Amino acid sequence: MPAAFPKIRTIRYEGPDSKNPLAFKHYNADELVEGKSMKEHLRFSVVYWHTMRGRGGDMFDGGSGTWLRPWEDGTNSLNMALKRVPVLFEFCEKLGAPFYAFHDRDVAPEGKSLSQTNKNLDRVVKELKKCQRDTGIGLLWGTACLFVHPRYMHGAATSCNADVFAYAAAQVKKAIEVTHDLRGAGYVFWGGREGYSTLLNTDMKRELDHLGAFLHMAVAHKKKIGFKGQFYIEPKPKEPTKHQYDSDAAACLNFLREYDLLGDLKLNIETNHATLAGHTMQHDLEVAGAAGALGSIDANTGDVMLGWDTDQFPTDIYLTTQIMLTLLKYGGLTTGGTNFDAKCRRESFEPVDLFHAHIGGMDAFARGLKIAAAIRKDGRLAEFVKNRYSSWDSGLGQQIEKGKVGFKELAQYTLKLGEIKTNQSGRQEFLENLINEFI
Ligand code: XUL
Ligand code: CO
Repeated sequence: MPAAFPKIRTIRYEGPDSKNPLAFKHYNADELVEGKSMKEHLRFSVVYWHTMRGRGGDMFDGGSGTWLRPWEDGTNSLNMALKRVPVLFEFCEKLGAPFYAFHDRDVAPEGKSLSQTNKNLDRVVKELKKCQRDTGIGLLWGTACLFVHPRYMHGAATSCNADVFAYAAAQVKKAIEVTHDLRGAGYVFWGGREGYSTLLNTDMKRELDHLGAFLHMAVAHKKKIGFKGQFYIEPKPKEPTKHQYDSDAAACLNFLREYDLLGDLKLNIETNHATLAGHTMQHDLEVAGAAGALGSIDANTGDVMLGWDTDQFPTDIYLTTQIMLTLLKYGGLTTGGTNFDAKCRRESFEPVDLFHAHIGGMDAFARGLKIAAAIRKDGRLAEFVKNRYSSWDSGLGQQIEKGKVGFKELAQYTLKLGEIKTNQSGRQEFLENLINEFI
């Protein structure tokens, strides 16, 4: 099989002074940061859906695809699916990305029946397995596409039609099994149509109960087959539906808690989904981290001028610094990774653009990691926050935190104290300047 990217050699680290667009300026895989290599910290992953299956259609009506992909033969055949596998691995190898991620239908086409579809998937999985073995590249997570086929128009686990629920269950069962077979580090649930377009036709309580039951069945199956990978749920508030039940990190956590699933799923947080929900990425990461549920990240960015999910490659150092500060604070990525759920612009249609995009994202994260580590080493930011809360470390604050006092004692204390004299400045501007010292 001829190389898909014959003119591109393995991307190397050349340092910040390099002017080579096909070299890393900051991502140096083996360089240690806080005692761990960048490769281990960042666990980069390439997505099959955008990178291998995207066509460069536009946001308006899908448009005609613009992307040149010389290895494609224009079909969605099994034969083409098999030819595409080594292209993905050549790309990951040249880039130095240790992981990839896929939906079942990205890698293999649907057949005329579910059993034919499963056979197609098995055939491609065999090829994926062989390439994983040959290259050492691993599967970060697998997932099932429960949103493109018309059968899922009303949702999958939350469909009004019980037969659709059953079909989705059969599909997810198989997707978990192949993820297990490929030694995937995780499995993601993204509720692509688990929501509603109008409440007029929706029994929300019943749909949520069904989604809870579906995830319990998935957890049971995971245990049955001995899959040890981490399950994640990926928040997104809207698009394709008007409202999705997994709308943001807090909503996901509340859902998991209500349906007793908190011990079984962590969160996979995506930047552009957090911003669609009206939050920053760092906010959603903090919400997940505080609940002990920060699992993995889908790395991308939106466009401040546009209100939809543009899935652009992240290049903003301020953003990656914030992400890395929170990830490091909660102990870093373990089973999860930095998964580039991002796509080139429609006008960036050449294969080399895929390299520019991923190199830029990896460098932006490497810089974010180094800057966050420097801020942590410097210690002034953490010390400021610690001091800001110092009234809780002893005396009355400590007693409140320990649950030793109630309203009666607090009222007595306050009547004796009189007015409070000790409020301190929040120093937002000082802290913003401090961060900029490192960028
Ligand atoms: C869609 C999205 C998905 C999930 C996997 O916005 O992010 O691709 O990451 O289903
Ligand atoms: Co995503």
